[in-house]
Amino acid sequence: MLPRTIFTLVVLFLSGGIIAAPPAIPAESGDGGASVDSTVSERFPDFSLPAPGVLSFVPPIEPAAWNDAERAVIKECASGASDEDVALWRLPRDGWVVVATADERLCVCAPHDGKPVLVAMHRIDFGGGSLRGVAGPGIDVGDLDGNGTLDMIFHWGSGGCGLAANIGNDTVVLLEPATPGAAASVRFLPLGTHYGMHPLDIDRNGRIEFLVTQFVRCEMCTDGKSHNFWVWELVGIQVGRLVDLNATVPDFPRFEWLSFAPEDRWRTLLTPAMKRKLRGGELGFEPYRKGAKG
Ligand SMILES: [Ca+2]
Ligand SMILES: [Ca+2]
Repeated sequence: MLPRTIFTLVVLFLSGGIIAAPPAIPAESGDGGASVDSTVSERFPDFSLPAPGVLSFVPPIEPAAWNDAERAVIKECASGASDEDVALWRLPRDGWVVVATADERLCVCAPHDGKPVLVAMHRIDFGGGSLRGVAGPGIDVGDLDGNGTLDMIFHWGSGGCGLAANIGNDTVVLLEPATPGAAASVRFLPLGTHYGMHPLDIDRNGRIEFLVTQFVRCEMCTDGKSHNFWVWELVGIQVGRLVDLNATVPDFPRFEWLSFAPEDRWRTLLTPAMKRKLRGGELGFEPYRKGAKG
């Protein structure tokens, strides 16, 4: 689902020191890709990835294959956009069509009388990225919230270089097809900007969780030196909203020292108070509520 360049482990020079590569991003499941991602199994052997086939990559459709109905919804989403300014995907179930435009619109269309009809539009921010190219958007589909309907993850990269090349964005999009008496509905749940996102099913219950990587720099750690850290955060879906799952897992959010030596990875260089300060405003999601629906 993510640009191939982001999968590549890189060596980065930052602030005068050499730091290890950022964690690899999830392997593309279902698209036949050969990417093998061992990041989660290496760092979090107790966590489970989604079952094979639960998430699948959806390639965009080339403009030459767009039909008249699809061109009509493109016009409705972004009138005047040229073919080069539009990417279009047909989701593999239920007739959903998704359109992204160079002027940063994400339009989701549900089927009605055999044609796609624009249901919802969401503003996105490509940052330094663009619609085309290696940092361009990609879609993975699967039933993310476990309610039986197809949902999707919309990802795009920052288009930067160096450490910034790993910055990405994901928006979880929950889809509900029309039923007798109820119109189709779409719910956009932005996961925000991060340095990597791994879909998981940590409790093997069919609902997807998200392991999100952030980056922080501590100017004076407990050893008196400055160090860089990845911060691993855990996010889930509850009652149609993203929730902070960190409190449900021991020692989360987890701070990983950026060191070449694997034995250094989880070395304690930060006090709990220092971690709280470095994490700042957190992810901004409400905490998971035990016992609540979903
Ligand atoms: Ca669903
Ligand atoms: Ca789960």
